[in-house]
Amino acid sequence: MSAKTLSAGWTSIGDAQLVLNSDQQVVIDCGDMQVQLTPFANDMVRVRVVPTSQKSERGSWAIAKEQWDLPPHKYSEDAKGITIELADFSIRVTKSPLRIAFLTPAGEVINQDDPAKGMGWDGAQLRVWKEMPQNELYYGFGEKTGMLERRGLAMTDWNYDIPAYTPATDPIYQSIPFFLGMRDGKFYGIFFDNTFRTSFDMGKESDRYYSFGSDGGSINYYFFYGPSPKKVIERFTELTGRMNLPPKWSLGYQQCRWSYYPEAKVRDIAGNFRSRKIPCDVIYLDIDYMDGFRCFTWNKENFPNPKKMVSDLANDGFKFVTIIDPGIKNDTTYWVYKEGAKGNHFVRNGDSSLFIGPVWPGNCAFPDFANTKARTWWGTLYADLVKVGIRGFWNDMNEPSVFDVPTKTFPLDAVHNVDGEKESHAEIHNVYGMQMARGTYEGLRRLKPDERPFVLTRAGYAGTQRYSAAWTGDNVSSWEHMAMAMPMCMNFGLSGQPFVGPDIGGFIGAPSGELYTRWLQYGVFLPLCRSHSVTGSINKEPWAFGEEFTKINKKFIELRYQFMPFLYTEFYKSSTTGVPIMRPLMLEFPDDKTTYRLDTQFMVGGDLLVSPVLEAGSTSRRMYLPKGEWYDFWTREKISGGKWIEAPAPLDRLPLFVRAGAVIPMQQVVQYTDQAPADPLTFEIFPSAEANGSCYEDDGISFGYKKGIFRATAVKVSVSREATTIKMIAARGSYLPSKRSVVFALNGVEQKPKVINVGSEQLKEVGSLSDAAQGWSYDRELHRLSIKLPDSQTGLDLSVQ
Ligand code: MIG
Repeated sequence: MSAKTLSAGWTSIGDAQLVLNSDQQVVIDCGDMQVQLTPFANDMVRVRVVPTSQKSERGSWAIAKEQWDLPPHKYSEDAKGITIELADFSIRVTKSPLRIAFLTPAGEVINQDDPAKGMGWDGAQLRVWKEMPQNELYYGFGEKTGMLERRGLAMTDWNYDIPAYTPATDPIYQSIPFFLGMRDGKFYGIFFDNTFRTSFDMGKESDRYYSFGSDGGSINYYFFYGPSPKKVIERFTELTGRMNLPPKWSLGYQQCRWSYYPEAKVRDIAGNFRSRKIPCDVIYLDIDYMDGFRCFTWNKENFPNPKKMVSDLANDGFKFVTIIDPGIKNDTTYWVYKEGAKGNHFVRNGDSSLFIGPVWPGNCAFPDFANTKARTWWGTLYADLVKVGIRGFWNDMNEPSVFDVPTKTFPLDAVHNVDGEKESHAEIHNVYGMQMARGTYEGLRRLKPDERPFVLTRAGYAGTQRYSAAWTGDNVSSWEHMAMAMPMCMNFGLSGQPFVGPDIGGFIGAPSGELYTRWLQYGVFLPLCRSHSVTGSINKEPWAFGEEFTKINKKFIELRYQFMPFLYTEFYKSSTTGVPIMRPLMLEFPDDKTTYRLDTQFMVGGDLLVSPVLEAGSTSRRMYLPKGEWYDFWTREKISGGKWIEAPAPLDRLPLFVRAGAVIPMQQVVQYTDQAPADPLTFEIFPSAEANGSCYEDDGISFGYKKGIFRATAVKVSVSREATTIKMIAARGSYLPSKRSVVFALNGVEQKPKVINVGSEQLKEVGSLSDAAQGWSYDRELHRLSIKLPDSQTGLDLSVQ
């Protein structure tokens, strides 16, 4: 019957024949297939369809949380169907033909199977068709080129090394089969946890339905109901895991190039940063630091004494990150190859011979990262680099990428040994990079148990944020790519991976000074702030484009460091909620339709709005200010939103706005994150009737914060006609920053105040705050009142009249 509505070769799921309800789940037999509905939480249910004959189930690579306190559900059945009620939504299953619908408690459809198509199979292929309402929009899908909103597009998930991708290229390096659906500001999410080649057709084939499916495995998806988008992301990342708080230095400015060598060149780059006083924390070593591209070796000619180089530059605040690829040179005299072969850690062909493929070092064998023993072995290989003082690791080429074959990867029938079970590369391909990053991360945890690892990966799958940050691969030095990096990173963030960024300035090609500056100008507000460039290209360091640009580039890198307390606080929050650091405006303003397709601006956290300049020769930027009151960061002028404005944007200005009601912690310029503690720690207050904000601090490197060794400082401000009160609440956590001052900078103060009290003590006006231990001063031009005091763990109470 319903099979007829699917195209040739496809078999539709049959009717429900037998239903079994238990505390854990509802199991519906449909002949050959069995549908299992498992509510994991009040707003999340798993839908899995397996052959009735299938006994065992594959574990999931994505899932971080296996044990859930399953919520109680109310079950009822009638002749037509089954209803499962949860606190937040209900599931209605129609028996003939079997169709699944998700409903609000009021009975409105949130999402439902396409009535004609439902779910079906064709050989190993499987697919789910969903009704597509006219006004529904789609976001997420991991790392995708093109626009933020994805309606009308078809996408494939198959990790793929594709340099100089374009807005039309699909797929690229990462696969995160998760998306958000939205109607009238109400959100749901679907995570299709299937590691085979998957595809999503979000209305390209028909404007009546959308669909997702795969070349293998089983139908296995999680449905999340919001209605708030943040709630969906929180639940999705509770399931698939959240970013671990990275070392603070990895939030600093990072300089990369293919490649900085020999040692003298590296020292020259480092020296340039320091002598020009352009802040920088990280220098990368790309493939040329190695001996013939053999991983875990050094080219002794170019780097005769890496330990000395690294420690000399460490004294100057630099941290090194080195690249490590998966390809291990097929060279029986090379220790890594020998160990790998001896331990049987490499991927094999279908006929069980060793799989060998060419990459940078020539013919290579490839570790089987899907195997626990191989992953553990892989982790030990980093010991020497860690001893040399290398602080972070960059896992590239892990789609996996192979030269000289049309598919650019392993044969689909290559064999992975998943701890005793043989699985084809077709099934493992999309998690290979993730498992490489995992091996790296877990290895570093064992090598340095007290230090947070920093890993950067190119390939990944859902959940990779547990192990690694990500960058968007080989982009191009063009205005188009500069603009596209925004939606790419935002969709990445919506898909659970918050620690992302593009190669600032563009990897391939030669940016003009203007393009580089405009890119860096907003790049300093991206979670990962790294400039990188292809081999043979022009120089792309911040000073490479002439004095006019150098000055501006320096100013904006300094601005990132001034915002460091705020950025670090946002990273901390993201590590606890999964909500991304870099956000599309619709995440903050889901009721404002103008934000739904807006991908030329973004928020950092909930309060900072960044509007990059995206065209050559611009001196202003037309941009949208959502409803509410805003402050221009530069002039401190208050502006009402809910409208488009033309923001001034000469070359040295990035349109930057702060939501009224925010308190943003900031600090002085330093040349690298751990050069000096924030002193003073400045709370920039942008009041409406109230203002609230917080600052999270810890030692920036250890796991002590998990035992309470952090300091969380909340500031609450309330404004009335008589007085403005500022409360710094007693600090939470046991971390004690060194002795320092705090400054409360109250913006939007129209007149010089008369009296400022701290507790019952009156504070004096001073000429210059920087020379005084305490006091206040008023800036008439910026309408900004600054109050300086010694810091206090127990809190402070101020009133301004
Ligand atoms: O085949 O290591 O995306 O960032 O500089 C190219 C050399 C290999 C690709 C990475 C790029 C890196 C480059 N790599």
